[in-house]
Amino acid sequence: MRIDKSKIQEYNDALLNAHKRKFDFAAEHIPDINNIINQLIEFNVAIPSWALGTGGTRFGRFPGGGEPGTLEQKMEDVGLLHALNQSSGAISLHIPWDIPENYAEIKSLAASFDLKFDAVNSNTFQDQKDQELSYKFGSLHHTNKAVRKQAIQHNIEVIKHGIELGSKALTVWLSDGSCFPGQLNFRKAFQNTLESLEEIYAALPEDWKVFIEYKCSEPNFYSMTVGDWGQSLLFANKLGPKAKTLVDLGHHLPNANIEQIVALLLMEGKLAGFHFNDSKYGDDDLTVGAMKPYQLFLIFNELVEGMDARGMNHAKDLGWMIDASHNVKDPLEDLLQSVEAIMLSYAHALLVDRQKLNAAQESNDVVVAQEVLQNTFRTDVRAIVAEARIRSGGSLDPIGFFREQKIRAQLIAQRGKSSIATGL
Ligand code: PSV
Ligand code: MN
Repeated sequence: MRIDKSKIQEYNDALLNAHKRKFDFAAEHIPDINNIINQLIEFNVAIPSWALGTGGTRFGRFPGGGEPGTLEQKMEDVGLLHALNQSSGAISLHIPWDIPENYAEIKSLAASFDLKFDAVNSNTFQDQKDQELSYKFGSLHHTNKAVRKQAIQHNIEVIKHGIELGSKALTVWLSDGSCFPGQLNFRKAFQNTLESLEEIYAALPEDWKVFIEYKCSEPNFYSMTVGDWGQSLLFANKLGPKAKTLVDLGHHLPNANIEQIVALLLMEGKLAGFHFNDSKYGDDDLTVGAMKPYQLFLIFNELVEGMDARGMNHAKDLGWMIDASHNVKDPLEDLLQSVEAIMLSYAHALLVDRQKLNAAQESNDVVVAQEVLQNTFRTDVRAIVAEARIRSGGSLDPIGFFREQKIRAQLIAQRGKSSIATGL
């Protein structure tokens, strides 16, 4: 389904006066407010094609109906999100969950929703029907060269799909690891992985990158072959300038200082980008900002500081994506909440008084340094983010609009109650 722009306008009109009062108050003491709003308008977060259906756990799955059953319908859903928030203008495909069959048609459908194709993702963590060799004991690190070859070939296939769609990066996440001590020779596993990645790297087009995503545990619970940012960075450094480290917020050991990791990766020119989510216990894949919004702000604070120090373009020079699952919420509403949380953190980071913070850091004034950050974090920037949204044609209140228009009910009417989205 497509959203009628005049409906958004109508909905906004009714809320405009109240919004204007809030915005004027929020913007009053921000001299370069238009500049900040333009940066917010530029900033987009990609939506993964596997996050549009209901998630689940190994204990069960409770779909809410109207799930997109095809790639076309998934793109329709991302188009819907983008129409509402004007900040979700890209989709990231996971192969083989979403194999584009007719590139020209898929591309023109994407263009009709104003969507781009973000990084493409390979999948060597599951065995597919008719697959010759199993990934039970890993893929790129496997002891058997034939399994490694098969996994390399798959990654090269994924690059080929991405080239056709106009993607510029391949994200490799490996479930490779071991469940028990003694199962694996760590050094050999690393070297096999490196050799495999070298072959994939060699297949990258000139203007492409490969993002190496790390994860501390799951599905392997004793060791992961790309288990942390150190291991990912080792691979990325050995591979060359097109290889970078991808940070998925849920892939760290508890209490890891992710903002420091981000600052150092940026300093080294090795940060690929993000998979955003939130968590309390592990890789819980919860709504971004649901648990630790202050941490998210601290991460964005390092991002803005570090990207500015390197003269990088906030919107374009890193990969921004959500990677979350929605077990009990409507996936589209949950994604709207996640994008909003990201935009709020980005807005906060743009508002940090850098001069004051630098001066406080240089003079070891710990109290003022904390004041600068916390005062910014405690400032209500919701009206500023909403203003950016309406200036670019989005809805003042995306979730309110989604509910008022009964969009889920319309999707159920079109697709049925039991349509199933591919993915985990
Ligand atoms: C693995 O947990 C991961 O974060 C990777 O990005 C995968 O591609 C994705 O989740 C699969 O759901
Ligand atoms: Mn991820």
